[in-house]
Amino acid sequence: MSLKLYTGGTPNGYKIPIFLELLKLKYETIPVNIGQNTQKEDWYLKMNPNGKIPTFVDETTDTTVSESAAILTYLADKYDTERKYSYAPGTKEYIKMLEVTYFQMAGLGPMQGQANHFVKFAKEKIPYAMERYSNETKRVYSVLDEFLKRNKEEYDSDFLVGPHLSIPDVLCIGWVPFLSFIEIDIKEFPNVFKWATKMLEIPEVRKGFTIPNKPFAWNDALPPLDE
Ligand SMILES: N[C@@H](CCC(=O)N[C@@H](CS)C(=O)NCC(=O)O)C(=O)O
Repeated sequence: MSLKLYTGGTPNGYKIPIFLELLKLKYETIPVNIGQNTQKEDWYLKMNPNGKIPTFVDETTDTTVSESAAILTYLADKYDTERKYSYAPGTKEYIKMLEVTYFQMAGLGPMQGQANHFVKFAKEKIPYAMERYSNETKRVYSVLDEFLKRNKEEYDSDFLVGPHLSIPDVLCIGWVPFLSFIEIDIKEFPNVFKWATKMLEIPEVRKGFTIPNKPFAWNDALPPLDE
């Protein structure tokens, strides 16, 4: 198959299968076991010098791309020509899409990732770091809540940017079911809770969360993956 996705069952890893499913593309998944550090092996580093999942290869255009937001942008520009799940450059929604995309990539993801590390995975429990990243995670989710509120006011939309689902919704939803893993209650953020529930009722989003395998944690307040 000419589209190849290298990924694993993690918040960043699920973003790409979710988008590929929404775009109804056929692709091959190559599971990468980050527990065994497969992402640091030479063959993988040749594709992605950052040594992290996900990485995407499109053999039809000889393109290898890493960084989840860059992958979704590539997919949108190449395969979402009707702009069903993205917005075209030059529109007001495109700029907003960039704003929330960068917020996810530089704010929400890194803060929640560090919170996961210090609260759950670090061998040494460091109260300052645990508190700092948990508090920052809560703060960025209150910002996400505000993005949703403002977009609802402007477009009467249930999504993050403009009238329909787009790249930032996919980038953010990858992380949301893992909030409970660090004992943060999603219901503290009512707009996020409502939006995430709606996102997780979409069959393609649910399917994406099973590729290459189901998540290591899930928020019980959200629709379960198995019914
Ligand atoms: N900014 C990157 C982050 C990717 C990332 O942090 N991936 C994690 C899994 S969620 C990973 O590969 N961790 C293993 C490692 O750091 O070696 C993206 O959005 O693609």
